Amino acid sequence: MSTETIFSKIIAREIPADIVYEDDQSLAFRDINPQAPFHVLIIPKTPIATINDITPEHASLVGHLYVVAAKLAKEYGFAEDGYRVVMNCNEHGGQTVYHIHLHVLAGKEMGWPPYQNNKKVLQ
Ligand code: DGP
Repeated sequence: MSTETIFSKIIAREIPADIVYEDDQSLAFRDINPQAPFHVLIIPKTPIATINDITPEHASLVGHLYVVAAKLAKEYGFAEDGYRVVMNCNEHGGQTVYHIHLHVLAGKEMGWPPYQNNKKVLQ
């Protein structure tokens, strides 16, 4: 299966994105369809399709995505108010781009649980 996604093209600068942070392992850019006043995606530069594909060798890289989330929270001033960090997996998780990414959402109070009116629950 190809690991090429729209996010590979953003990493390669083949398509534009509003990039807010970059280092040798990761890239963070604003979501094209923001669900909060601040909505950024943090991705590893190494493509990993889903959470199911994360192996022990990726532990440091995946942990690094959270280090970047904490850094952005401080930098953009929402660390104290709070925020949400989400990674969706496959269809039921709502994943649409198969290159793992942390959603960092901030700037408003968010509801929990996310699908209060959804009658389907895991048994
Ligand atoms: P998910 O549903 O968890 O796979 O989230 C994918 C997110 O990626 C979704 O919130 C919209 C965003 N997205 C998709 N295509 C692009 C793009 O070309 N540019 C940017 N900046 N975001 C994108």
